Amino acid sequence: MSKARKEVVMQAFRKLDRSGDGVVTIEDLRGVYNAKYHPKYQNGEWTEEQVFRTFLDSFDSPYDKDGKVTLEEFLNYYAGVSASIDTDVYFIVMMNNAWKLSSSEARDQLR
Ligand SMILES: [Ca+2]
Repeated sequence: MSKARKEVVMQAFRKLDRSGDGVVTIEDLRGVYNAKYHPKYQNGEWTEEQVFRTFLDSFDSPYDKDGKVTLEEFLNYYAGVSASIDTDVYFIVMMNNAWKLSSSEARDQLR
């Protein structure tokens, strides 16, 4: 990934890692991510924990699904996404929309 792409991925990671310890866990997600809107939570199939865990699993390394996502795993996940996106601008807009990063952060990335 280009430097600009890595920067925006790192911003999203810092936003998710509320405890600031460099690992995203279920605890970090509480208050950032509302599990109650998930359809499987709404129909009673999953608990809140399961919604969070499934969300974390999507970023976790396939070889080490422990419910803890490191910056390296997060970057690896987005390296995969990034490969299918041609321009930095589009990637950055996509990340800003997905993670609701502030517009001033977004502008810094496009400079
Ligand atoms: Ca954390």
